[in-house]
Amino acid sequence: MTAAEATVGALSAHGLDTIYALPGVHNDDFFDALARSAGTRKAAKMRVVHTRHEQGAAYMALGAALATGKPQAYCVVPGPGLLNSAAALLTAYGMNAPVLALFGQIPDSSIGRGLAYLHEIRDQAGIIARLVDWSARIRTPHEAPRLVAEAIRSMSLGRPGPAALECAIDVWGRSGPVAAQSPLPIPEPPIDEDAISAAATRLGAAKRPLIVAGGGAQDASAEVTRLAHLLQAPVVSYRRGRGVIDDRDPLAANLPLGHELWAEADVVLAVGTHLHSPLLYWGIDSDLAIIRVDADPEEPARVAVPDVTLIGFAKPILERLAQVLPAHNARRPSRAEEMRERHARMQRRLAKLEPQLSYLAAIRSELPEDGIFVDEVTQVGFVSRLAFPVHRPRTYISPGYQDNLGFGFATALGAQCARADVPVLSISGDGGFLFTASEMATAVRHRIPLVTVVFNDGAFGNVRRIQEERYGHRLIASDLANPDFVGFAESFGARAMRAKSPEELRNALRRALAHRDGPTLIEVPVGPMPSPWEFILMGRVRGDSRLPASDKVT
Ligand SMILES: Cc1ncc(C[n+]2csc(CCOP(=O)(O)OP(=O)(O)O)c2C)c(N)n1
Ligand SMILES: [Mg+2]
Repeated sequence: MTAAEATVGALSAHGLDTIYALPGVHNDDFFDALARSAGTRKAAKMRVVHTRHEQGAAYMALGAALATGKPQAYCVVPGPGLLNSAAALLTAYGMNAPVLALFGQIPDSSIGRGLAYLHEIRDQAGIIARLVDWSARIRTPHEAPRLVAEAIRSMSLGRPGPAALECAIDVWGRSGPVAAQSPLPIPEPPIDEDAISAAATRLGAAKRPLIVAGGGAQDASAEVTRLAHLLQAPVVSYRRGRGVIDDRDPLAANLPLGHELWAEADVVLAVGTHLHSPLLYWGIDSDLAIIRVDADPEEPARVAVPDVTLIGFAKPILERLAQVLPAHNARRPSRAEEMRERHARMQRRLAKLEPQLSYLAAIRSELPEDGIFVDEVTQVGFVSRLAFPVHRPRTYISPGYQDNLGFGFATALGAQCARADVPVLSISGDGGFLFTASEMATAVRHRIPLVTVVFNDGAFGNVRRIQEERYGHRLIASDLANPDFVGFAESFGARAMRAKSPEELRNALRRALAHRDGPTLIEVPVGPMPSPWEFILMGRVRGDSRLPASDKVT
């Protein structure tokens, strides 16, 4: 078997059925192995979704990983191919997403010698090692299955996240004996019973408990919800934690409500979150006990040493906590009414964020509950993080702390590829959409039924508003010359519509979501929109902020 065949077989043995990819001579033997995998017994047929730019391939793998919670892979050429995919790989790292990057390499014996080979880059392995926590080079066919298994296991060990494998142009096609390799077991860290009982004691006695849910809580939705009800504790989520608790639950709280509740809390249970804004901006003091549940042992003590730390997967830890808690828990009257009042007050404060709210209401009314919404770094996106009702885990995909413009469209294509059973809807601004707009060709070629809504204000609107408000209206580098988006999409063979109001968007979405045979773009022409930042960048409400607060740049 060749190294390429062994790698394809190993990916397949780990349940991967799709590779997002852009070919090139370094990986020709690997692509040929993919072509030949069709119809053989050794490996199930691997679907290859080829893109028009390497960032598209990597973002698609990211979207597929986030939508499913399962490992996904992409394959690109070395040097420029690797660097073209790097922003997406960085985002996968920031989002702890299980993305496996497969990179080609120059001839094995020449690596590191600077001989000016096609796509050669200095210290490719070193660059990769800075981008992901686990990486290796495949040097022989027989080690390929083991390395694939180790790469995939590494995605769930400690801090979860992406991994990478390189293989030289002359190694992919090399033949040798290969032994089958089954997936390596993923050890579950033992649950620290002392910490569970310390957490249960503190939470049980808490007068104003609060839960903060991040991306690491996505697979523990039932457990977080159960604990929230036992404790009558509101659950704050923003971006990556959205959907962990159903927004119809009165205990669900958005970021500005979280800010309000943080000021009053006496015990906080933080699950799979950096607690970035609370610790760095909102402040902590000795009246607040912090309990952290995190897969990454390095994470909890970075800013402030928690009172109780539980390391491991959120689901089993919270399951155990929910078993132990009742013996320690105070009698708790329902906070539903209080929370409903808080929500009503918050809704009145947020009401000025129009037309963003009305466009989001139109989307929510047409996108079914299990449909997946993919956020972007755009005006409607910022408001969606605060006010788009999310009902199920993994149905709201947001870029996390990288907040990188242009991630949305290609990430959404990957989510739709991996979850063909549910509709996926992507929103973008005119700025962000053109980062990966060429992937409309990929959407048409692979008949991906993604619905994309592009809010066109002819500007990097967020930047323009900051220039208007803080820099005396000196506008620079924020106006945009745009294509006719409807004509642009149609020229690829996609369906396209224009909607000029929330009502028109609703009608357009109804038609678009009924069409499952390929992509649809809906352009929404808009004007300047009011700033959401007062609801996102919020200052100190208690104690000392451990680090000097600085304005977040977005
Ligand atoms: C990779 C990256 N580059 C630059 C930025 C800075 N940035 C944030 S918002 C924005 C403008 C977004 O424009 P558009 O997509 O049209 O959305 P709008 O604000 O107009 O709704 C820019 C340039 C960023 N967040 N990420
Ligand atoms: Mg714009």
